[in-house]
Amino acid sequence: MATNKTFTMIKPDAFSAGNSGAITKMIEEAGFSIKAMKLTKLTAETAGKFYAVHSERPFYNDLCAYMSSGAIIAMILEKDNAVEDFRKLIGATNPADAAEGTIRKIFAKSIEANAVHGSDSDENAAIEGSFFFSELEKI
Ligand code: RTP
Ligand code: MG
Repeated sequence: MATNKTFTMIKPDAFSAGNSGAITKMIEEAGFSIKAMKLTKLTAETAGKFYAVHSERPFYNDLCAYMSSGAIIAMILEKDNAVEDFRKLIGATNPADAAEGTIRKIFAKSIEANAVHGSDSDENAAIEGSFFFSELEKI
């Protein structure tokens, strides 16, 4: 059975461009409730751990450098069918392929600097939420 939680990050390009408020508004207007939220900055090492699943991919080193290049906002979100609905809201990885009205279509700068992260499964949503938040930090 699908859980009702997903995990997201507002990535360094979107945070530094001042788009965090507009993106958070789109997320809330799409029906997601914020259950945890944190402003933080990854190191290349912590970004590497978070994206360890991509360690064999050619873009891995660039991705770790990019994700540690500035502040990010991490959030746990709740909604029915959260993982799938959030992936629809953010759009395709490459903003050139993202549907009109999606967060990446509106805010992403490139396939790498693509504004937001969204978990790809219920299992990963739980793992990623726990990577950033203790039980005390979740409502
Ligand atoms: P995310 O995990 O961040 O939500 O993104 P995603 O599922 O849509 O894409 P994924 O394949 O998991 O890739 C993770 C992130 O790596 C960067 N990327 N760069 N240069 C490239 O070809 C390339 N491909 C992916 C993006 O930041 C992507 O979101
Ligand atoms: Mg992914």
